[in-house]
Amino acid sequence: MTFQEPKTSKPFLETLAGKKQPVPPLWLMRQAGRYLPEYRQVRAQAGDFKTMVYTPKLACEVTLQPIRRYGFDAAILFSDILTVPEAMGRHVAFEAGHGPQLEPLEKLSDLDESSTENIFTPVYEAVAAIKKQLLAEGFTHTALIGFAGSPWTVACYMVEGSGSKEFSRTRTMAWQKPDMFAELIDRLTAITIQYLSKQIEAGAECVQLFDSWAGLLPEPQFRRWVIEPTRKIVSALRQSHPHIPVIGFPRQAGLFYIDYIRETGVTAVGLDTQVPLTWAAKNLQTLCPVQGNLDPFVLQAGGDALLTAAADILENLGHAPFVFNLGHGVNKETNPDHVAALVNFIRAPHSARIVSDG
Ligand code: 1CP
Repeated sequence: MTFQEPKTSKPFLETLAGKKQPVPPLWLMRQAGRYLPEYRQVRAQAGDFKTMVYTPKLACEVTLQPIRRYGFDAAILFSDILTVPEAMGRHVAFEAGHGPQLEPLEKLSDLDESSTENIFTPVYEAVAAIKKQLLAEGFTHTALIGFAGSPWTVACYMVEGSGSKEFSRTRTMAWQKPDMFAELIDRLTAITIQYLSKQIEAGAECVQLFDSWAGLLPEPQFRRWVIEPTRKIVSALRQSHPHIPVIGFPRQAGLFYIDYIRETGVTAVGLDTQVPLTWAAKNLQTLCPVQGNLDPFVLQAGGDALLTAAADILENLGHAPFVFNLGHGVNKETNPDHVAALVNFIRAPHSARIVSDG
């Protein structure tokens, strides 16, 4: 990189470094997406989702859209967790209305990692372009987040071949063919380390590991397929990039959140919508900064319900290092004005609360 980074402090990164901010930094999972008319316009021009992901200019444009509209404290690379299966030779189709479709993986000899870097190169170029564009547009306080799916969650899509409620094929394979499954997880772990390292080298200032399906596993398997690979990824990144925070999001991990934090060494955790606030403040926020966990459906609903739910989160988690976010991604039916109301409320919590209390 040739451009000089200004030495401004970024509230999001300060928080992850353990310094509570007077107003918590805020970003939303899936903040770039179909709820925004400007996103739908770019998507219509691009023709399909993959073209957006693999065209750095388009990925950069849609990443910046929610930053321009709302001034979030972090921008997240526009991409998808399923670039990794593609980099392992598995074709992924994103069909409108059906979500991602892959050919279910049955044997490891069907993986082909010979073109990994060809697949990833435009993603790294997008990261560099976003970093540059944020500065060009004066967003000097906005941090850039890179991401990947966790090995377990990516394996779920590779083995199942699509999204699913149960991921029964994957969960059966993990019990029935543990050696094969272990090798799949190991290969995913290695490629994820490489992928995130290069996103960091291209300009990502933080990385998040999305483990959307962590909550499906019982104890021994949670340790083997979620905690262990995450621990390896965190420790490899700590070695190569010691100052880059790693946020883990083990969705619906319940009581396992505690061991997940202790044993993986993540810098911070994202809380899903179900994590009770008082429990999180007492048992998790004493271990590391936390991020979350507004229900995307109350954001969709808007009005007083939204402000009351946001106030509750601030009251419980706002006394220690905390990043405001949702407990899962923004729903595509969300009115963009509700997001604006949320941002205003978080940034002026006191006055907004008086209004909402009538
Ligand atoms: O039609 C469209 O425009 C495509 C919808 C879409 C979008 C906007 C998909 C397909 N992926 C994305 C972007 C995306 N995916 C981001 C962008 C950054 C952001 O603004 O947050 C991120 C971080 C992801 C991560 C992702 N993809 C996850 C983990 C988080 C989560 O939601 O649990 C998962 C599970 C996926 C898989 C995926 N990709 C797309 C869909 C619809 C899905 C879910 C499929 C399913 O399980 O049903």
